Amino acid sequence: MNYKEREAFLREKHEQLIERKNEPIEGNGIFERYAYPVLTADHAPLEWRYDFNPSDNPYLMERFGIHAVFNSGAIKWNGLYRLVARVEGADRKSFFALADSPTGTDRFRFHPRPLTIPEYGEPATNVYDMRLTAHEDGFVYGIFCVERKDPSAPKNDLSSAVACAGVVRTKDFETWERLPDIWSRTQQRNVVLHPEFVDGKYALYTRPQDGFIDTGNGGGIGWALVDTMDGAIIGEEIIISPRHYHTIMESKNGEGPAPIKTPQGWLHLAHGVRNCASGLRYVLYLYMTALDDPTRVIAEPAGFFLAPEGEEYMGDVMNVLFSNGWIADEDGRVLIYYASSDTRMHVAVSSVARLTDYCLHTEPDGFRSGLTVERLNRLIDKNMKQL
Ligand code: M1P
Repeated sequence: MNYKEREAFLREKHEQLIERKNEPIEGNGIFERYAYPVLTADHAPLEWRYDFNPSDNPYLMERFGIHAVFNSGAIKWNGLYRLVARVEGADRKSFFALADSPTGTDRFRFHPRPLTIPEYGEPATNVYDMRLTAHEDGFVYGIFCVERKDPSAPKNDLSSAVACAGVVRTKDFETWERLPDIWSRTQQRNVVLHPEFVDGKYALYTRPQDGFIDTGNGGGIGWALVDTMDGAIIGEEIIISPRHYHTIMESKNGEGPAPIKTPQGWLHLAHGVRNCASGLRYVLYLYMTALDDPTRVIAEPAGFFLAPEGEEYMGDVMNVLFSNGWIADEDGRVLIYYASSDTRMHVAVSSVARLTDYCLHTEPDGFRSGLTVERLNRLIDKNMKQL
């Protein structure tokens, strides 16, 4: 192909990908997965990847590698479904970029430029996994992970890092105000802002961890009240969704997107991690907390809600589903945006009615095989009576 033919080919293929119609796949009654990923590295604008000046780039080769698009925050904004995607370049650095869709299940198109987020303190080596919260104070907050090299690591250790939570806020998605990173005694990832004030304070879901990867003594998903988001200090933390031996969240867990307020309670999506011979396995689970006390768990079905399937197992970091974005639509639908294997974004659709039914009518974990068999027999007995 000559230059012009190749440019036309690239543009046509890109447009076909973005305009591709997505279809739901009949599932387990709790949600429907959609057939195609909604956002991938190939969705990145061609202007991010190629230099279209024929004299500077006569072979029309990629000049900037986009490696993956995953872990995206989500919000409905001016009638559009908006993702704040984690885009990872070939250089392993992540950055954020907005992508909008008129349907929420297909036709996601990136804005022409990535977000330029002001730095705070020592510039971060890497930023990722933004959770969006439309707070009752009138701002949309984005809380994300800020990673810097561990200054106390020995000279030959080029892996140790320190993670904390960075904060930005906006009212229009054009101007982003960077607030101080959240101060915490421990490292933090997966920090999420609750959408309402609690006892006149901002409330944060936290994930205290001893090290960058290991949560160590960090017992699970925590909760902390802070006076302000402009210099938030995490003081006392209580654990509201603890880790348990021999469960899907034995190694660690973390809050997903901000919870959805439903008539029956706050609906939460989170990830649970366990270790196995092939490495860490990340799955998604749901739980609910009381409206009058968001720290009190009122339902937590046993096991996972969504786990890797088919091509979702494969990617840069295998066997991982991760979610930090969902949208509760005006019509009651819930669009659950999840990433597979740190590589691409998918959507599954359910509703507030179905997800709360799942939480409130699926039995909790008994933590041993004997009780799992009892739980199964109760269901079989019930079905026998139907015959
Ligand atoms: O690689 C899987 C995930 O690992 C981390 O998750 P956690 O904070 O629970 O350890 C994050 O780096 C996340 O981005 C990534 O998807």
